[in-house]
Amino acid sequence: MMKTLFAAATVALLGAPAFAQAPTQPKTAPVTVTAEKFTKLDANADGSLSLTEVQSMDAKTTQTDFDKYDGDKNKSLSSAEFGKWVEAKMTPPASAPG
Ligand SMILES: [Ca+2]
Ligand SMILES: [Ca+2]
Repeated sequence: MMKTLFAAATVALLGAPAFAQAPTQPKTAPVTVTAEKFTKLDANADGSLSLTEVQSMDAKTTQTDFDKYDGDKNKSLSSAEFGKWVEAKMTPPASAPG
């Protein structure tokens, strides 16, 4: 009786690793979407976005807005700076009027 139970337990243990090796896929990060957008907006393909290029996405963008995200003040947004921009635009304001 006990021998049978032991055998069954051994089989269960040997079978376990097959289930433990299921690969875990990381969730797709929104970073990819940002990179695609960046490339599309970069009209002159110089690897950075000017105010005019950003305005082609969001016409309401002002120089002041732009400067806020232009961390190194080189009058253009790098992909990292643009990433922050997109993050801010995609996050709804805490207190939306209306
Ligand atoms: Ca550009
Ligand atoms: Ca910059």
